[in-house]
Amino acid sequence: MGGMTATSRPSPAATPSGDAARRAGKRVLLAAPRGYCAGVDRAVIAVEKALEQYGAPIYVRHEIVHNKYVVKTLENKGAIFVDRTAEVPEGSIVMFSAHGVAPVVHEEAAERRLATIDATCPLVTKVHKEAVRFASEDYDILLIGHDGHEEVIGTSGEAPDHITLVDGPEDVANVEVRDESKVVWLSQTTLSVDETMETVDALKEKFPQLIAPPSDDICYATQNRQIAVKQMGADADLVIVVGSKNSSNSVRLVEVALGAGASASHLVDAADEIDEAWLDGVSTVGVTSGASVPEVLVEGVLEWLSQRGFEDVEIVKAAEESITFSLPKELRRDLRAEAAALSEK
Ligand code: 0JX
Ligand code: SF4
Repeated sequence: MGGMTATSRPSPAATPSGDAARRAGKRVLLAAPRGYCAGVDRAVIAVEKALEQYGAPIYVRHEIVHNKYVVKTLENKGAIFVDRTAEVPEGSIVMFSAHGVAPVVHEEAAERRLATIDATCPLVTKVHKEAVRFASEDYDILLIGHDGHEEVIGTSGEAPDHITLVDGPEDVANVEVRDESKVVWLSQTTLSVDETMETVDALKEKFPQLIAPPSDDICYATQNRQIAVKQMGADADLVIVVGSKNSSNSVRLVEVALGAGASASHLVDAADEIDEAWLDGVSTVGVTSGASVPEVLVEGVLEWLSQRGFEDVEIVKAAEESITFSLPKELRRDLRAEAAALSEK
């Protein structure tokens, strides 16, 4: 675990009011890691590369990641986001989002003769594979996750007859299984670690023979961003989380900040959503961002704070991240073929 390290960031020359602010103890705690995870980076680059490789439009089923700015930026480059495969014209290219899709979606795409590029995060695919394996062994699978979330819909679709959704500890009372000696829990990748463990404890109480997934389903990025926010929470009067409202992992960061002792925490898409009144009586502001959030939006928030005297920024470092994922295989194949064709010319 890392501690706090001071950092300086480009800021306008110190003004008398800036100096006064520093004396008043105004500071920012900036979480690390924050922002893009490996799965989001891969998915966003996949859309950009597909646009370059095949030309616009590229259809994307569901928001490629749950971030307004990312979606708008890709739309401006020629991506068309749709809710259902049926909206994609026959014979076009469709990409599936980082959150994953149910097998039936692949079938629908094949029926419409669509060329597919699957940008499902490999860590979501891992959970799909666990679901398929436990279902093939006839386990009842208790999938902890948020009802209606795209990832949960995709994972549930792998084994609808074996999966029961458990949406938080309060849902446990309603859960029934066929055989209490053959029950496993799995989870959505972007949940609160602590709340999930509460749910698991309640499930274990009800089903003592419940078994756990072979490895963590809540991914490394979700966990690291929560650890960093916990480290800053107790010291922060206010924690600003940058992220969109439909981003599960971003919403969880607000909850974790409050749980860790922050006096207040708010989710904003960008600096223009910050309310000046939130700064009343505040001297320490924590800043972080969800896994689907580009750094430019955090920079905008830091700039906004700096203009109000919050110029000193300390990094609260919880972990190093170096994981990367290669592009979806369909795209790699076509990029390779094009490179080979060019080298033969
Ligand atoms: O709503 P989520 O946190 O699952 O998705 P978002 O914000 O797009 O984050 C990145 C994609 C995560 C997939 O597991
Ligand atoms: Fe993959 Fe985790 Fe990022 Fe989701 S949050 S895309 S599971 S790395």
